[in-house]
Amino acid sequence: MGRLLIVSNRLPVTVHKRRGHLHFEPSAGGLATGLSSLYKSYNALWIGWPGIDRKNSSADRDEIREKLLAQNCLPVFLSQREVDEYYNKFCSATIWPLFHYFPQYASYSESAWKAYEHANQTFCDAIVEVWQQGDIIWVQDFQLMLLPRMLRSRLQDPTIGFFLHIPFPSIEMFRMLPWRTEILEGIMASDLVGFHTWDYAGHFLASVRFLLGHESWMGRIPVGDRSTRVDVFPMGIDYSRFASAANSPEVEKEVDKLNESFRERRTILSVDRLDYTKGILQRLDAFDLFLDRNPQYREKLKFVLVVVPSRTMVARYALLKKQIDELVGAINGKHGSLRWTPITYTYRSVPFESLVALYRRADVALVTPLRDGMNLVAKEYLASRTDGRGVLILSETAGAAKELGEAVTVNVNNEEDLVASLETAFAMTDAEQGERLRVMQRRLRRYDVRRWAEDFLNTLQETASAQEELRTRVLGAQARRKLVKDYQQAQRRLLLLDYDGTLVPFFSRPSKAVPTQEVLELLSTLSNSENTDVVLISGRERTSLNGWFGELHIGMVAEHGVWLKPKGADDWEMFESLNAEWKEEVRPIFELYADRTPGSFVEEKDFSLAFQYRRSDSRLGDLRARELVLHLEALTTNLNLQVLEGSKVVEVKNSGVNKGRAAQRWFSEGNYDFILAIGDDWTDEDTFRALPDGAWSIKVGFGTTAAHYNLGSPGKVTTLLRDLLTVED
Ligand code: GDG
Repeated sequence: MGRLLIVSNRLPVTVHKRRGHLHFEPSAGGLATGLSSLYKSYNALWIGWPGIDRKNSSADRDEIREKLLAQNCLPVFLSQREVDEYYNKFCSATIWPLFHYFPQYASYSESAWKAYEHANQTFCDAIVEVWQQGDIIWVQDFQLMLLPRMLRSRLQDPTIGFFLHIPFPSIEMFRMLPWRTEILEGIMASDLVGFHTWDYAGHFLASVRFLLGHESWMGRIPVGDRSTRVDVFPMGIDYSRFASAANSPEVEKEVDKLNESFRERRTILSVDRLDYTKGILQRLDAFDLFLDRNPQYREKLKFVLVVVPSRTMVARYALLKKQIDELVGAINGKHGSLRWTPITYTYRSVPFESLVALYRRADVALVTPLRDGMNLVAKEYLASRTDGRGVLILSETAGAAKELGEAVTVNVNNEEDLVASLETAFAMTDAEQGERLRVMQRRLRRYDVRRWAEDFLNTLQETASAQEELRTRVLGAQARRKLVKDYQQAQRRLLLLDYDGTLVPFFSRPSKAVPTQEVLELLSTLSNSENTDVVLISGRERTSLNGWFGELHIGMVAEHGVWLKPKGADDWEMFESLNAEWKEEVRPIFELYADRTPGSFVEEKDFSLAFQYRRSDSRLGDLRARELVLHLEALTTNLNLQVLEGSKVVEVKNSGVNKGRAAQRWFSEGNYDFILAIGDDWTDEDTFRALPDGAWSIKVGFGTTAAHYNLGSPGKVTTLLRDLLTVED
């Protein structure tokens, strides 16, 4: 196995230059702490920005590189100016607010977007330089959403995983982004895309469906000749690190100090990066109201508020800091006394042992973000409570709430709810605290950060192998050469070609899928070649086929085999005698479904009815199609009809008529030594199944098929048809 290349905006090591000397320190943040304990055990290289301005570091670059490489880290050097534009503007002031449901804070600047593209390109260049065949690339988070696509265009079949640590918002938010398509396409170039919760994954799939038009099936999105898998991996913590630290002498000493200072007082703890998404102001307001309502707690409790400085260069963060300072001052002034300050406010990062001591000493952890991808603080608090006591109050809009159902969950916008949650927490018996803790701890111990990473990487490997399998089914260079050779050496050839989705892509309305000049010329040249029969086997009615292809010297099949028109014939003949009286009974049902599904319509052919819903909202369309099929199945058994489900179409027609039976007419009569059938949907499977041994069969797109090979798109089909006509020297 190759190496694991972890790519994130920041390296787990930050470089500072103080008084002419370089200092290498561990970086803060959930990802850095979570993965750094793990990446050393893989054959891994971590690629990211070392946190120092390229200009300041230019003379020291070799030293930085060498020292970081010794720690399996590869620096990507960015200038402070680039970081300002790319990180402080685009990441922090566009993506971050929008993805956390603060569209009113999001700014859209073309120059910041360009800087984002450029920074992603710089990362791409750095990776391309070190990547070797077999390496696995794992891209982290919203700073690098364009990177998977950039990498895929530069490397030969790379294996790429992408994990988003923040929420993926609902499409109503996401669609506001001017560069939404580029972002989605960037991520979609990954083999595996991971999210913390199903909600985020669902939002992503909906955006891909709505904005790119790609459907998913069981979390897989087939596009062209590859497929992207989307799945859920709730990030865990280094559980044993917190659990064992909680009982260490260093932490014990810190707890003693806290006991001395807090005495018997009960404590509420909150720890956050400075951020408006964390709900710090709302939490303080609720605490104020709690003290108003519960005077019995005066002087008997302490709120320890730890705020870690973050993004202070961004104006909104500086403003938030000011607001927190003022509100803490106001609450302490209002409720405090000479002997008692209700809120102890720390605005700095605290050392690890002090953090764990705070977790251990706190009766209540108040974790109430307005939105949070996951929130690791909640999990760390639980892991540190080896004494079996403590209550976690957790916002239902934090990703962690999906796993931690035994916490006291709150709607942060509901101040009454917040106050009530504090009352519940203080009234909770030790026995109940212990019970709730144990269940959550068991879960967190099992699915810790190591399991999270392993789970993601194993799924990525599996996905990559499936991708490989997919590639082997794709008509590759060798098989293609053989096919062309067989065609060119054959005495009598038969080409059975579907039309929609095979020779032309799908359009929102079937009438728009007019054949291109290229397709017409290809069909004409092929059909005029000696000893070659071309047959178009379509589900369309006769009129369109006649209008488009009537002048060509080809055979045609309309309505999935109801009508046949041999080469050179003037008229269509019916495959077998059919009646269409059933349409009177079935039409009202089709019309009912079409009326209830905006964007859909009923297409009527001589011997079939079709419910077309390509232009409808696909969730509604799929649901209605399923209902319609059930409705029709009950009815059609007595009427000798069959129900076909094609691509965004449900069709009813007489039983026993299908493309396969129609195709048979040709190959059972002509003495062909070369047969090639190409089609894209369910109805073409009848053709594939009916083919004699030795015939070539190709499905356009992916999914289960009786065809021997796959091709990614109609464009690839036309290229293949052109190849048939090219005689190699
Ligand atoms: C993203 C998502 C998602 C905090 N203060 C101190 C300190 N910390 C450590 C905590 C924890 C980490 O920082 C913060 O965890 P978050 O979960 O809030 O994560 P973020 O890095 O902000 O960001 C988030 C996460 O990624 C993982 O996917 O959960 O939703 O926004 O580990 O312990 N550590 C020390 N002193 C502090 O003062 N030592």
